[in-house]
Amino acid sequence: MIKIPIFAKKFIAMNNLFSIAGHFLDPQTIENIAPLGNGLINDTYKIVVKGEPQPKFVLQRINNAVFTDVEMLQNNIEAVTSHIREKYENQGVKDINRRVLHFLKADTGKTYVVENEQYWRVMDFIADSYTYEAVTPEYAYYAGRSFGDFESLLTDLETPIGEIIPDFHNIEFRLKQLENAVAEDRVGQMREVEVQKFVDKIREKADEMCLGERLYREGKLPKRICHCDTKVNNMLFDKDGNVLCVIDLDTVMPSFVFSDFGDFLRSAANTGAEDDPDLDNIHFNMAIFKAFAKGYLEGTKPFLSPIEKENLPYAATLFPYMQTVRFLTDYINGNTYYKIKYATHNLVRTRAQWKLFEEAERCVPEMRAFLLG
Ligand code: GN1
Ligand code: MG
Repeated sequence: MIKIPIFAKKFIAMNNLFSIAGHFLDPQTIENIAPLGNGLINDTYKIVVKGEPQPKFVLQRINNAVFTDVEMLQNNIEAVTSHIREKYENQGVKDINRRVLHFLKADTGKTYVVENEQYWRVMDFIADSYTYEAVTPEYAYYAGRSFGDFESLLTDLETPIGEIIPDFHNIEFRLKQLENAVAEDRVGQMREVEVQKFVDKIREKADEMCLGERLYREGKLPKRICHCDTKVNNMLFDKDGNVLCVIDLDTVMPSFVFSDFGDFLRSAANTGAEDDPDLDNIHFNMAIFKAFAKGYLEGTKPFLSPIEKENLPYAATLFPYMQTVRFLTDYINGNTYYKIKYATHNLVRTRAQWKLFEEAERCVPEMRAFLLG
């Protein structure tokens, strides 16, 4: 395969955005297409149509290096969104188009098109909606309730959901990837003392952190349909702070409930940024934990088992730990997975996630007391 420099790729894409969107919409109606959001995986744009002040649609290039089976990806999303839509209709929920994502069919009859080996899809833009990088306890409570409800709504989904990224949140697998990266040392990062230090610290905690996979093997822990990317910025709120819907459904797949609980807190309970260069900014915010956990327990009440509930504090530590492993692995591999803004970005992210892991660990007794009284 010919390697196209990143800037050239962007240029080709920008040039073609109108024609790609034209597979889903009448191209004559499109006013402009501009970048949207800050995901680390896909490229996202908003589409403004003529005569409308607000964007009408979202155009997204699916990163098919990450999501290699786009057909499965779109089938999963279709199954989940239509199941939720149907339930909302039965419950008489108002404004359903603002409460669940809707994907447009292209002229191919599918919800995606392929052009120059790039995969694209279009969904409705939900107007007057907001995403946040940080939330108040009040918003965290609603988010907990919503992610809990989301899992509850999917407990009776009959269409099988494929494991779109196999072993996505399997920490044993992530640790193996790290060990492979260390052994291979493709770009010589293992010369850095700090990198070795993180590898050692990660190894020390590895057994403890693999608890979920052990419980699963012992048949004590189920997998459920989870969102698996419950970062705080994957939830839309209206202007009054009410949750509208959960977005970014690419990673919906069978997983432990720990995924959704732990990953939300990884971003929302962090008093700093995911890639904060100043570690003093990073603490684990227990007010957010408590509010989120309260909402989550309410939402998952119909199905959550005692072993799942008991281990929610473990989940809150597992996700910063797993993200440390993933960022460090990518750094050692020469930054092939996550988008980076500067050469050491993944190392800075590693430091920040490790700090968050340590902070979360210190809060475990308080988390336990809150959840289990
Ligand atoms: C990725 O693209 P984004 O930002 O929604 C990643 C998550 C990570 C996250 C770290 C498919 O999500 O698993 O937790 O970055 N998604 C994938 O910010 O790997
Ligand atoms: Mg996202």
